[in-house]
Amino acid sequence: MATAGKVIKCRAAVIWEAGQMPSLEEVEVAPPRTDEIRVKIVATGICRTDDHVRAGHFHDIDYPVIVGHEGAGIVESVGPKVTCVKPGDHVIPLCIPHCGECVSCLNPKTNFCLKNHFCQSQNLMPDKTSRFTCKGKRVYHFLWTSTFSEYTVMPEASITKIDNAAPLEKVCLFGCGFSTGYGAAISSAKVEPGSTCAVFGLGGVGLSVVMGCKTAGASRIIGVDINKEKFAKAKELGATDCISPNDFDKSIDKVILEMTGIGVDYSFEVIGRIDTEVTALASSRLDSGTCVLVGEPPSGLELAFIPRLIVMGRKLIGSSLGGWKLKEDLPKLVTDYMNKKCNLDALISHTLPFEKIVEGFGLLHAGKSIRCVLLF
Ligand code: CND
Ligand code: ZN
Ligand code: ZN
Repeated sequence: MATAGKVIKCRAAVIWEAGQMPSLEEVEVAPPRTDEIRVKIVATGICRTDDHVRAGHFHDIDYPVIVGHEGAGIVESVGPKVTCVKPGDHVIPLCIPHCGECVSCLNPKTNFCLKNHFCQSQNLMPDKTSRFTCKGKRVYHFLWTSTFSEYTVMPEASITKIDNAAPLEKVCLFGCGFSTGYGAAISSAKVEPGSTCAVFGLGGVGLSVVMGCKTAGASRIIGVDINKEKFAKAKELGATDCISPNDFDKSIDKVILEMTGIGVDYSFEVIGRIDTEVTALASSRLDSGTCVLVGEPPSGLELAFIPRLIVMGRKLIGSSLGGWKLKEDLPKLVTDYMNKKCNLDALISHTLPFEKIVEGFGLLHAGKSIRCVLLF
């Protein structure tokens, strides 16, 4: 491509300070270094995690920052050592990299590559520099994805190649929302046919958990949300019951206990609050239930519960990006989607031009959107 090796000027949404809305800017994006890839993002979804960063809920983030971690695009250029993709390939940036060599990458039980942005300097590329500048200032990366920029740079480990025929404006949701929720049920919890499930939070990620539970053959899926506007979609995607904590004068775990007699086999917290994490745990079967934490509470909070909640045999587990080994598993999920095996489209409530990103965040704040996809 004519732009290879050159700095590209393009549109991006920069969050200058914690608490501010993203601001549309022209940024400079440096060429990819040795084992890096520069991608032209075509479509990107807004996930609640991007909003947590915007709001300043995570303490390990530096500003100004370009967030966005649910994108799809086309490779523009690659560094000299890159072998996994070439310019023109369609790709999805990965929130968790896959170096393929560390003890975690070699362990089939985990997707938490040790050469990730959590163990290293979170907001910079692996060599501790940034590829973004705006108005003469260094702008930080986020999760090595930063998809709220028309062009972005990521390490080779943080990208996967997908079928060039897949519609990028839809499959961007494999970057987080769909894969995170669907995998929490299918891959992390391993929900079994006939089992009972409860899903706390029916946003883009929670509804994907509902779809995962349904695909796994769950006999009962109880959706829990304070926003009843989410119920219709949840039922369409497989929830058998939907309840709001606001309609009861007792805690929702007691309601679920009464509804099921013993509690659900699998409960999922997909809100990001420690109080609902404890409620989700207490909603699962005392003798054999599994509670999966998916939501991301703000930094600094600690989860507290009485040990008896788990001593009898309940399990408390976590799930990050659905437990998938993203580099290998996402292309397969995209193929499943192309073969109509998963209903990703149902999550897209709004599609807006990238320039309307602030409106997109507003829809999320107002509880109106499931996933708002932004198109460059
Ligand atoms: P979104 O905000 O769309 O959905 C959350 C839902 O929870 C909304 O429908 C709310 O109405 C509902 N809700 C809020 N408070 C309560 C409450 N007290 N009781 C019941 N329902 C409530 O968020 P999302 O679906 O984009 O993301 C959900 C969480 O998952 C969020 O914390 C996000 O940061 C996290 C997440 C985790 C991962 C991972 O890999 N583990 C990846 N991406 C996002
Ligand atoms: Zn690794
Ligand atoms: Zn996310």
